[in-house]
Amino acid sequence: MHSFTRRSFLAQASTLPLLFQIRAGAQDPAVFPGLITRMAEPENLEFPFSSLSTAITPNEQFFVRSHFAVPKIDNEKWTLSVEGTVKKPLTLTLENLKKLPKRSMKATIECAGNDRVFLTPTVAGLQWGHGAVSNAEWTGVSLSSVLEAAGLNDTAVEVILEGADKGQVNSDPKSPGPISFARSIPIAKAKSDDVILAYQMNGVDLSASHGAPLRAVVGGWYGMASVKWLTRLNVVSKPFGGFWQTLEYSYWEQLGDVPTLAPLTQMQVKSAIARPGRGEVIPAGKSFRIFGAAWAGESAVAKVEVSTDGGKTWSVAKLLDKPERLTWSLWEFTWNVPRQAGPAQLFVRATDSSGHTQPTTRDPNRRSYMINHLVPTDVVIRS
Ligand SMILES: Nc1nc2c(c(=O)[nH]1)N[C@H]1C(S)=C(S)[C@@H](COP(=O)(O)O)O[C@H]1N2
Ligand SMILES: [Mo]
Repeated sequence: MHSFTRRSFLAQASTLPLLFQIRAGAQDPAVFPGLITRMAEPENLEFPFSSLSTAITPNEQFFVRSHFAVPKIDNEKWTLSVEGTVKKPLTLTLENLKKLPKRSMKATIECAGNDRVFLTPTVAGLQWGHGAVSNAEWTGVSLSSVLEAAGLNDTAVEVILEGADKGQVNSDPKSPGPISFARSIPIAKAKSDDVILAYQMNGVDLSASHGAPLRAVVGGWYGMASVKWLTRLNVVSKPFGGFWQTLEYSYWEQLGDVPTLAPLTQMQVKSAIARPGRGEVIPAGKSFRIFGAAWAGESAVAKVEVSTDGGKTWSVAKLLDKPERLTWSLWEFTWNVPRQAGPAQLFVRATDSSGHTQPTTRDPNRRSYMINHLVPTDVVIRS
């Protein structure tokens, strides 16, 4: 465990009363229990959310979501091509990219299927719990500076971010041969400061699982937009109809009274409880630190509330990090646990700075994605 992580963990812990420090000690990231395997090949690994302890997720704890095998890339031979409706197509090496202005950005990446296991009835797809989400500081170059170097034509509407990984889609309709993982973003988002092409994650070069040598990080959007193993930026003059934004990673939106399938974009306001975990036994008549994270995509978190009585009453939780766009904040709430033994149901809900609060019920038009309705954490109080 590198010292950076430990220091920020201790800084947080030292503001808490001694009793909680002892409890927090049990959550020391040094005893991280390892990622949960949701699929071995391709690699799909979940962060065990109950081990959350620092706002920055250490690299080895960051969840992994991959549709295909990790592509074999030789960094020396790797290039990024910038093409399509641009004035000057480019072929950039890693060295070329590193000469452009370097910047860092903290951003939470949440898979659109995070918390899918809580949907009833069960839906197809990886059965993620709370941990298909993590937070890192990404370093690289702004997508906008690369686009500026190529010069966009006036007809440009989107940029397709394309990865080096590919495979055959066998579900109906079958793909016409192997296709690359690719996803487009509109020009306005592409030009904003929210998107970086990252070669580092938390101060070290990207690992193969997280997209080495270069990945996009589309801050505030669900994870599918943050294309790993980036090899091509294809600027197009009409909206892209790729597999991962039409058949997958889309939801039913109402166009007046006409339902239309729209690509998933921004992460919805959300919060989750790390501790206690589901089924955790809590000592009666004492205080207990309820703890977790909250995020709001392109918005900032404005408020986090906790209920310890199944959603009847709510109390404001304390934010441990100053809320910012794109990156999550940890929060805590001290629960004065009743003396009475028995079951208890906890909830957390967040509200963003534009006034959106997490919904209490699931909207089926979201298909198997964008899961931000309230889910209970059932615990047991024992004397
Ligand atoms: N090239 C490529 N990029 C990809 C994917 C992929 O399968 N291939 N998966 C996407 C999805 S669905 C998510 S949630 C994020 C996960 O990023 P991570 O594995 O670094 O956590 O990567 C995105 N970028
Ligand atoms: Mo995802």
